[in-house]
Amino acid sequence: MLNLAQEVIKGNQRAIARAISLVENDRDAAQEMMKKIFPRTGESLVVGITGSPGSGKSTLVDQMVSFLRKNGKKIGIVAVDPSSPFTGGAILGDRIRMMQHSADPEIFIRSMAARGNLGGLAKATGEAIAILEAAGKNFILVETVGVGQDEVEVVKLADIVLVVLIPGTGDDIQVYKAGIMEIADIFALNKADSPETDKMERQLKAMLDLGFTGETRPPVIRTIATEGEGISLLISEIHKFVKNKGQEFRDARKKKLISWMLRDIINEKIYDTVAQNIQASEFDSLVEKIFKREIDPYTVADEIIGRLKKILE
Ligand SMILES: Nc1nc2c(ncn2[C@@H]2O[C@H](COP(=O)(O)OP(=O)(O)OP(=O)(O)O)[C@@H](O)[C@H]2O)c(=O)[nH]1
Ligand SMILES: [Mg+2]
Repeated sequence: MLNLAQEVIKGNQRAIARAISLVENDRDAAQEMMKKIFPRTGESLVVGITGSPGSGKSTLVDQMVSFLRKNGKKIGIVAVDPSSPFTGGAILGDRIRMMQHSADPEIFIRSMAARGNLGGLAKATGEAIAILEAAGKNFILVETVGVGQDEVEVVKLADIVLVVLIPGTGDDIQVYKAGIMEIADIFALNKADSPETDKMERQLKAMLDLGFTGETRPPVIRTIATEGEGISLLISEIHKFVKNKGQEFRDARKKKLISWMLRDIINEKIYDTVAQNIQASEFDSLVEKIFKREIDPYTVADEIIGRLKKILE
């Protein structure tokens, strides 16, 4: 275990897999490893990819990976499925298998399922990204299904967000849904082999014109992921976006992630400390008292936190 951080830093695929499992399963045990790798994190470009189920995200990711590999990038792929307390693992497994790159040692592919806890998912995803960065991946693609506001949260971990839309499926709803308008930096209009593509592109651009002015409107790139069409344009738009927005913008996104991560670690540590200082039996009897309306939960919470303050004094 002591060498896990070193092995991760060397880019050892099995170590990366173990490290990610560790942060998913036992954050306390992962702490030493995370501390060691932390100085080596924060340098990659993290691209979040979201869109309705079946819109072609994985196919697009696959094509992007082929393109980026030709340019010598080392790539990490994280497929997250926030809506999967029941189905997650298996379905994600299928999605991942669709990808042709799993044998390439410079590419690491990982699926992460939520098991009903979005906060935990986002957190583990953030740490998985850090592990991949420490392992030398300089391009990280995070695929998530955008079906609701919560799912969209995960993509906020990214430096740049790509929203995948497809023609002819209740277009306006797609865009408005899940706050997608606010999070998209670039739109990929995939399945552009559909005859509905022109109409969808017009509608989308008209809608974007209402929300954005001038150059700030996110670009709309047509793609046919199955054919690899539009991929080089998409990648060059990603690079253009990063270049135009500049270092300050990227730093601001990374700082947002850090502040969110720090808050989360503090919350968890405080909670753990409180939990360690209250016996399960006492907790149950407090629940009983609250149930009988002998006391209210706010008073109980204040009292328990009061004990913690005393410990810290
Ligand atoms: N005609 C056409 N089909 C496409 C295109 N891109 C993807 N597909 C097909 O659409 C289906 C879904 O593609 P995926 O890449 O699995 O879509 P996804 O968004 O990753 O799906 P989930 O992860 O399950 O939400 C597959 O059968 C693809 O072959 C495209 O540009 N044109
Ligand atoms: Mg997919």
